[in-house]
Amino acid sequence: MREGSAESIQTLSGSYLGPIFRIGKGQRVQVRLKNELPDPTIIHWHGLSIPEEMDGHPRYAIAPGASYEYDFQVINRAGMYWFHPHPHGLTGPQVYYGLAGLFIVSDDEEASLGLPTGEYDLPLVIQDRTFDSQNQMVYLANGMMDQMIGFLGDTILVNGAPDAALDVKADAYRLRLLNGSNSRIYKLAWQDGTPLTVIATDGGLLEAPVTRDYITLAPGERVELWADFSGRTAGSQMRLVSLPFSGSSSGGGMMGGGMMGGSSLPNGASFDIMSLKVGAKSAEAVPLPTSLATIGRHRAEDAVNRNNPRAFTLAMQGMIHTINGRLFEMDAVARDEIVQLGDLEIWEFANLEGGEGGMGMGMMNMEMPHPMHIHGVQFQVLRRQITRGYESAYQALSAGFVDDGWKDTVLVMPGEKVQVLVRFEKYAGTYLYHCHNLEHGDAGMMRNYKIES
Ligand SMILES: [Cu+2]
Repeated sequence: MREGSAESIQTLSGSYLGPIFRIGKGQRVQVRLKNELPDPTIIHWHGLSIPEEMDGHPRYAIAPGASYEYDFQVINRAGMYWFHPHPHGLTGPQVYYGLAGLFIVSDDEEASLGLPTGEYDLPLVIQDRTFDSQNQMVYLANGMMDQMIGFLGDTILVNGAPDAALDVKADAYRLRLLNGSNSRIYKLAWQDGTPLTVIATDGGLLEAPVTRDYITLAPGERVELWADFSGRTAGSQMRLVSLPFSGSSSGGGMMGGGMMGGSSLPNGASFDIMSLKVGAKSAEAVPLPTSLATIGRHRAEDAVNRNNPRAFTLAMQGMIHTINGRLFEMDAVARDEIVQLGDLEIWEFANLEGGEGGMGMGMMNMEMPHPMHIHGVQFQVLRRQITRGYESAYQALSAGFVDDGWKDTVLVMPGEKVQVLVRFEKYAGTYLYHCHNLEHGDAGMMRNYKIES
């Protein structure tokens, strides 16, 4: 960053993560990316609506030693966005080895609510890693199988630290969670069963708080919690955990890990994420607002393709996860991947893995959830529909979906069809949509779509 207030860049001390940007809506951001890696790289600003040459498409990747100038205005509403590399085939390892950071946007509507700020506003990046005996990160030790499932580490980190423990006051906090993991899905809960109060998702505040017994957070997704410790006694401890879930809806189906994966902590295992030790009360009690923000609701009947949703089939072909039978090609845009600037559309992601679309894998036919991310937009989830026979894996996680607000990444479970309403509002250009299981994306589960003006 060239100039600006000192508060606009925060570092997480002792962490490998990138800095936290804190930016007001409407501000202009100028950043120089200097590539000191031995490989190409480029940065994607996940969730932001910015021109395509700012969005970090892999065709803009720069060579080692080169620089890239970012210069864009932040037009998104308040919310927690993030940034990470996006060179094709290398996103997984580059994020894994530490290239990711948060991009927090504030605006007047949010400021008027008096939500917890300063030390009471805690960004928490959840990731999993595997370390060798020399304490060095190990990536994809199991080769092809890890690649098909996605990387699953055996150590859970929060803001880069294992066994995360935090001292909190007996007051209200805003906990901003990012699942920055390559492929792990978390089933977040408080250890004592206290319901979680959600105030925001990927694209910022909800209209009103909602509660969940647990929250399903897939790679790339964010959720913000209102956590009020004021009723807790000093010295008590809260733990944020990931509850166990099982994924298999048929004998061969594995939701990553299990007997096929190499991780000793498969997807769906149960573990602690962090502990919070409650101290004394210090601040004035901050009440949870009953209403949070205005969300302009898209209506399905206004979509230009309301009778014919744009369909994306996720399926396994050979050893690779595909979208409509295709893999990523740097410059290719198929006819059915072109949309018009300004249009509101229904996009439907249908996860047919393990079903009619999953061919030729025999007992290796994996049924995997896919967190689908669309660049350059925020969308609203319109409908979820689960195919008969796939209910058990679905119901292990579905009560934890928070579809009430703006999203840029949505988890599509095996056998599920998810419809989203998306308007291509601001910029024409070629953007990406892809699976945010980073190993799936790197293997080609990614495509261009083009917004024509
Ligand atoms: Cu995937």
